[in-house]
Amino acid sequence: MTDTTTAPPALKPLDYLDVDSLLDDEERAIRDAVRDFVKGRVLPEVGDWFEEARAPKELFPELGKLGVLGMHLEGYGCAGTSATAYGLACLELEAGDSGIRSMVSVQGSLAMFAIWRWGSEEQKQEWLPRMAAGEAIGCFGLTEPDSGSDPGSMRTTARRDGSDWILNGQKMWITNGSVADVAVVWARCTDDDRVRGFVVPAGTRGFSAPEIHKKLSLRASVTSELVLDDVRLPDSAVLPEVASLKGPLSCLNEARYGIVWGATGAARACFEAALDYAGTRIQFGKPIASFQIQQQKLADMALEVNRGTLVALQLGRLKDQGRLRPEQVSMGKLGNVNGALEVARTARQVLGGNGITLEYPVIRHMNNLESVVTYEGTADVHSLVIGQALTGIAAFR
Ligand code: TGC
Ligand code: FAD
Repeated sequence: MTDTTTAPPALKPLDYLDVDSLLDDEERAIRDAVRDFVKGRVLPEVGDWFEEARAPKELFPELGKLGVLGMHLEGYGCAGTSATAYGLACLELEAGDSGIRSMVSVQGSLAMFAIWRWGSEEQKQEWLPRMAAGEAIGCFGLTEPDSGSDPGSMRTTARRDGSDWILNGQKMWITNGSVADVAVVWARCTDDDRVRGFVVPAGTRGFSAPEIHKKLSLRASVTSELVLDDVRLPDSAVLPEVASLKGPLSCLNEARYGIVWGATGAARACFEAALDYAGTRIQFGKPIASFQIQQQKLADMALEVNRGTLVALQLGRLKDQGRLRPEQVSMGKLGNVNGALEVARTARQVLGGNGITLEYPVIRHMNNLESVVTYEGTADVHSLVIGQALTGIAAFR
């Protein structure tokens, strides 16, 4: 019989369903280390970084020391943790700021993963240990001005010239572009019409990465164009193990998986701010938390944060078992980012006028999430991926 004399553990508002108890000791230790880093190194300054539109490049070696750059990859100086541990790290980083999680996602899940999965042994030896340590920064160039959701329509070309390759074209909206030491650039090869990846060191003649300014979202993150003007590369620069769109799309699966967790971190931070504010803000002689309509908002936010965390954890467990499908990642990305946006918008209202200042984290997260819902596949694209999985009918074209 159940012992009814023992009281159940107290409810934790930020972990209402006790998801913590579903983690093992190592996962909790990694989560706590990243949470401490964010508390000590990110939260005190991130409002200023956002206001000044400054990406804190100096964090890279610190993130390397923390072990989060390419942390779920094996070998080459990477930590080789579980996918679940990587997800927990993304959650804590994005509870700080989506831009900081983006730095880590692009480095580890896009640039490093592309080299790790599709690169030559020489490319791996040359780049991965330095990238894992945060001594070299990577970026990932897939999107172009006229090819966003439809990367298969890319116009950047790679032409053979003897044993060399000549790259021409333009990439757009590239995270870390202007600060990168190496760019993984995807291009269509003129001889066989196939998409291949190229490892382009930043100093290569003809390569430049002008920064995109006037962003009102992800302001603590660098976003750039990549310009490729007759960039000559040796044959050793091509990623030899893939020659199709499968190459870049496989990297997107990794980064989208991190976003499933990360968005929930941004939501948790907004919920925490709203809960705290509602308990202390007095109107009509009472804390606003005592009004039913505010309690409903708090309940909805708590539900969304917990739902998102459980979805992320299930995807993490599937990934660790080698059973995660891209279509399942799409469901996580769609649901958790939409949910986080809803939480951020609701929290912003709970904070009233204070909700529009950088003194509180909410509007920063809200604005950031407007990028997160667009990059790594828009919400529409992920709906269509799920629709295709459900019906067997592709509705992209
Ligand atoms: P489709 O004809 O379906 O497939 C072409 C080839 O790719 C394979 N494939 C995949 N492989 C691995 N993972 C996936 N998720 C895959 N989806 C498709 C497929 O098997 C095929 O392989 P092969 O060997 O037969 O050639 O391709 P499609 O052109 O019809 O595309 C479908 C669609 C719309 C889902 C895809 O184009 C897509 O996902 N579009 C969205 C583009 C996107 O998400 N871009 C993101 C750019 S990176 C970024 O935003 C970084 S943000 C910074 C940060 O993360 O913080
Ligand atoms: P479009 O594809 O033009 O979409 C415009 C609208 O049309 C959207 O609402 C979309 O959902 C809708 N739409 C498009 N196709 C369909 C369809 N078939 N059916 C229904 N609706 C459709 N890219 C990189 O390669 N590397 C990076 O590091 C990177 N970082 C980024 C950082 C930021 C801050 C941002 C904002 C973007 C970044 N991107 C990056 C680009 C990002 O992946 C694209 O913005 C995204 O894929 C959407 O492409 P697009 O902006 O061209 O929009």
